Amino acid sequence: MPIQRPPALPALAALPLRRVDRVCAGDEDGGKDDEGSGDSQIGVATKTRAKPKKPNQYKVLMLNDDYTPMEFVVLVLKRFFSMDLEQATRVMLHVHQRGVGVCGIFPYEIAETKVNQVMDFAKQNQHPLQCTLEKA
Ligand code: TYC
Repeated sequence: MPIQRPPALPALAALPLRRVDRVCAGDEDGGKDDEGSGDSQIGVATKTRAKPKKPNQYKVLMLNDDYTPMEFVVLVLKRFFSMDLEQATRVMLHVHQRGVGVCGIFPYEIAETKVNQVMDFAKQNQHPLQCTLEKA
């Protein structure tokens, strides 16, 4: 069996300038091309993207109110945003004094889950604490 070489790459200058999104995994089968297609290549870009992907990040915001106990807000920040006591106290006081504060920045689905978790937990404990999303 003659060794099958990957097809020659086009000259670099002929390629449009695009951000490479993903490359093939390395050759894991020691040179055998068991797919039979003869097109296994090493480290060659398979997908390109014309523009950089839009950031899909969302801020989770905590809103102040006059009734939710400070200790409860600190507990929420520790429980759902993995803050330590010092960080949670700082964020809680920021919200208390300024009216709104950022708990964290996450991809949409995670941010939405956090908002729901906080709102459910506040409701269960009969506090009017409000939490919302904003595109980062
Ligand atoms: N303002 C509340 C109080 O004085 C404390 C509080 C802080 C409430 C932050 C909500 O997001 C909040 N008990």
